[in-house]
Amino acid sequence: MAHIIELPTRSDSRGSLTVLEKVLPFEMKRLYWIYDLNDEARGKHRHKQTWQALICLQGKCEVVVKKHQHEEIFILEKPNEVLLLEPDDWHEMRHFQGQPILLVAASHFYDANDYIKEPL
Ligand code: T46
Repeated sequence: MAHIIELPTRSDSRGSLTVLEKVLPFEMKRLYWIYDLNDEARGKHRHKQTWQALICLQGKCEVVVKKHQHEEIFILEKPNEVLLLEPDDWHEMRHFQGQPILLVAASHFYDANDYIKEPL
């Protein structure tokens, strides 16, 4: 099931630096980011093969995750937290605040056939 991983961060008088290494259970093949968001929810699908890791670099958003009649809501608002989604974690991103920038690392190249609209 989806879960949040707290990433190691080095903070000093100059600011903070967060590292993403050795924590993802997949080899990253693709990076994309989502921004300029409005009130419309996004996502609302799961994947056949693709694992994903979501980081909200700026702002705040909710991610609803559904699987086997179980639903969990994750709040992403810290740039040192990554939400790991398994392929069959149906997810919806919504309630965007503070001009979010959502960075997504994916295990596979983009393939429209990898998407499934219905939750498992
Ligand atoms: C997901 C959530 C978190 C591409 O051409 N290449 C890509 O790598 C992606 C991700 C999308 N696209 C195209 C497909 C659509 O024509 O970009 C357009 C918008 O994509 P979509 O409507 O799927 O965007 P979201 O925000 O609903 O979903 C995206 C990812 O597609 C999806 O895999 O899990 O973010």
